[in-house]
Amino acid sequence: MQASSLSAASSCAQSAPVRRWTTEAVLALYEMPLMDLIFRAQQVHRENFDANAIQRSALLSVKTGGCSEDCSYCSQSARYDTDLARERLMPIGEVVAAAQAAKDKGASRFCMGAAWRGPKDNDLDKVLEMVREVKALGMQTCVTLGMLKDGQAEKLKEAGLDYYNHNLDTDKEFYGQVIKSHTHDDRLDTLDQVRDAGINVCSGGIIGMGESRKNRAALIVQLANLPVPPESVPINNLVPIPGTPLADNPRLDPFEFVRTVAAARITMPGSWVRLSAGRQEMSDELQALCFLAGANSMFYGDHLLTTGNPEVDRDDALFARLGLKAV
Ligand code: SAM
Ligand code: DTB
Ligand code: SF4
Repeated sequence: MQASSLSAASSCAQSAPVRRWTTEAVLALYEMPLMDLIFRAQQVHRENFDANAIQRSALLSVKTGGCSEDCSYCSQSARYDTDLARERLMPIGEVVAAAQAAKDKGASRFCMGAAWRGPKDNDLDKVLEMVREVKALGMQTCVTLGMLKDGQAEKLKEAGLDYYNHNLDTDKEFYGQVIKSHTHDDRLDTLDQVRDAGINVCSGGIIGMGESRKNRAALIVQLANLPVPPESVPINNLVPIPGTPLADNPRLDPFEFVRTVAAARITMPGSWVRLSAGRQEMSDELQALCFLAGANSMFYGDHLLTTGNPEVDRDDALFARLGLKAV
């Protein structure tokens, strides 16, 4: 997994060389003694970032539930009985008020999520207005709306969108076992459209869905080997949702989560690695280990989309205890 296991190729989008990772090389990272792995991740982190600065995004579900898609982990799929009330697209005034409140508490980016396979054009128009108004508050903007059709990414760019979140979620080989209504290639198509429109890419995955360590390593490789790696890489720990097929999945060893963060940091040195879903169940000590392994971004606010996140007061206390600063 040292430099010798990488081959350089030139990139069209950026003049810096593209690092081509193999699953074997990333598996070798996972198999390092944990202290050595964290030390290496921390070295890479310090070469590229301020190790005490954490980016904070607030999240809001602007369209909840009733999604046509069959994603076995998701509370919002209409295919499972998850006890979630289906809601219409939120009125713009409520969205802007939530963004202002998030800004006042110290979030730098506002991410709006919709439970869609992809946006219809008339829904997209309403989201464009949300992007414009949130941007006008002086916040960075992010949306996650599912798969995009031709021309939609360009409209989002024109409205001032900074980031589009669209996760690869899991290894291409494992994808069909958890997501049955669209493909890994569909996800890649949307990522291409976002990249081509000049919007920053936010793409990561979920771990703890029953995938193997090799699957986890392969997901990291698929993200790192994109023509340009995502600027933001959310690593989600599965939040088990009653009523979904993954509700009773065995919990993953938390150190495996830390190893995944470290692998993301080492393979994507210039990316913001986000400690994402699953933080509510993590101790402060485990979160500190994730920061040491190279995580430098988080969701900040009392809720994710349909599930909870640590309370702002608890996060503020954690930042104070660890001497972290928000960016
Ligand atoms: N419908 C859009 C899509 O699928 O891209 C946007 C919303 S979707 C809820 C956004 C992401 O949330 C998913 O790609 C997945 O990574 C994450 N997610 C959803 N349910 C989760 C769960 N139970 N645990 C962890 N992450 C989850
Ligand atoms: C991401 O990678 N994680 C966020 C955000 N992008 C959209 C979503 C997490 C959802 C967790 C389950 C829920 O709250 O419904
Ligand atoms: Fe729909 Fe996204 Fe949930 Fe899949 S992950 S069911 S596409 S909201």
